[in-house]
Amino acid sequence: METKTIALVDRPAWKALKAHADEIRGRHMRELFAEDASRGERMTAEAEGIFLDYSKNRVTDETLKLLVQLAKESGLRARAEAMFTGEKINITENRAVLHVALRAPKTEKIFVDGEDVVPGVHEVLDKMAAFADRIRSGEWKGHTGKRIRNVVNIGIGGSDLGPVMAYEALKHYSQRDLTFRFVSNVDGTDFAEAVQDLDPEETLFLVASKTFTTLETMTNAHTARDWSLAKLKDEKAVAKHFVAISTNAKEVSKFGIDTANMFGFWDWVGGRYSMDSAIGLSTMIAIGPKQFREMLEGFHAMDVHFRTTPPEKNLPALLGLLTIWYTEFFDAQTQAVLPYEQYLKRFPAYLQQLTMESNGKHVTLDGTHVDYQTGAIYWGEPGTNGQHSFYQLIHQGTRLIPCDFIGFYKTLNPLGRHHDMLMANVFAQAEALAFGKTAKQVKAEGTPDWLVPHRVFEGNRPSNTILAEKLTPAVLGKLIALYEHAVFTQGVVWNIDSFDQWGVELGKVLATKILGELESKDEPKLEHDSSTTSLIKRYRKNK
Ligand code: G6Q
Repeated sequence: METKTIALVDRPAWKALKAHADEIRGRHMRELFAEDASRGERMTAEAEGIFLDYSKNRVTDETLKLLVQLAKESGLRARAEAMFTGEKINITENRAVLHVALRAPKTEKIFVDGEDVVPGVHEVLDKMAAFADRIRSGEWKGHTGKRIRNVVNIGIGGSDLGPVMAYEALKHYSQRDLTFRFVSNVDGTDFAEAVQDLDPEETLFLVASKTFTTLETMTNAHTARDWSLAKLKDEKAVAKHFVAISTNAKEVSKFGIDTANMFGFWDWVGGRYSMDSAIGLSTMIAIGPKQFREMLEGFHAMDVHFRTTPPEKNLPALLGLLTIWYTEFFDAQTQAVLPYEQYLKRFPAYLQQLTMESNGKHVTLDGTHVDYQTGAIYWGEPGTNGQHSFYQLIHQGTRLIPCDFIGFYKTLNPLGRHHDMLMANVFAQAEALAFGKTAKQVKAEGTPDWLVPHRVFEGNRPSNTILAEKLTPAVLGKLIALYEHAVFTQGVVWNIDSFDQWGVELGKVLATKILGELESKDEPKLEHDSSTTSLIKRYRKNK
């Protein structure tokens, strides 16, 4: 049944879920597990080496059935096909959404406006590979003949968060005699600190900007140019020390970068979905073309799984639907992502953009204001650090915070008992959240009566446990695609455009006017509200 035009709250599955949620709210996971000894084995799914245990959720088989029905009534399958086949599903920008083409094998054909985009993708990948090899081998020399030792990526948002996250995640596989830095903030401190111990003769800047007009990135790129030329003293040096990653050849030339040193991508790649495009050049230089391609294969494997697997066994669909369940029917505001893997320390920050920029929308595709919640707030920190800070609120606070625990069977750095200890914490946390500790148990431990309520853990706090063998480039690709498609699933059910970002566009223009007012020599005529006006005046007086 294709009912995607029916408003979400009028879909039969939605109504059924609403009534069903009233029953489930009164049930404890202790009972659900007690009633079904096989629950922990049954409520799992595995694909492409990624294992998902979703049994510690406040769901029954009926819940799952209804969520799957909701996905179907929302037209998930058809919408996914529309994405994979290059339809312009980003309707407010009239663009196709084809990050999946960035990792499509050469043999695939994907058409946008009658043109197969796959050959172009591989052409850019080959050009990136040739360049990355020249940097890695030392063949590419700086202006004064020294080899490049430092690579600085300048970009922001989608042109920064993915590259930083991937570099940190795959550091184990990186060429260690190269130093990588990432500059994003327009705060001069970011640039100053990133280059303070670097030698311009050995430093290559990757200016990563889809539009090549973003204020922060262009400001940092010009500062980098000045910093380089202050030592290299020759405009020609720019050709050896700057490359551009962009869709905007005109602006790239204007900046003074030869378009021969430009790596392109396309308007059908959204910023937050671009880390596997040329925007990932820093990643490719760090880990080499072969491992970069392994990462792409990982992405692709998860793409195929998402595209072809029915929702009940589909990892991204399940993750997406569970977040909808808690967001809509349990008033959950946030979703914690807790990787027990130090290399994934920037993964939550990356996911924040992916999820919140995609699904932080207040109108449906036809412009009607939604009458339900959208976009959960994603956040997190790597374990075990979070346990010693904010987990307290997850265990005993008054809010429901569904958690995704991510762990690996094997560590990349085997050191004594560390890994078993780390993983013991994953399992213990998820167990404690689900089952808690009753007053009876606390009393039996000899706790005085007055202290008992403070030491009770209600439990019934949901989590997913996601496991994989070890963090490789391919597994990273799979994990990212897992969340990309979970976000897609949510967007389809909520019937919103997950691929535009008007809020970000607003930010891009707002500051420009005030900047003129902060810098003008003459007293500017201020036409803001009284708060903004007096803040500007105060700043002008004290700067
Ligand atoms: C991502 C957003 C945004 C964007 C940055 C950088 O989806 O659109 O985060 O990536 O604003 O934009 P440029 O790459 O054009 O500099």
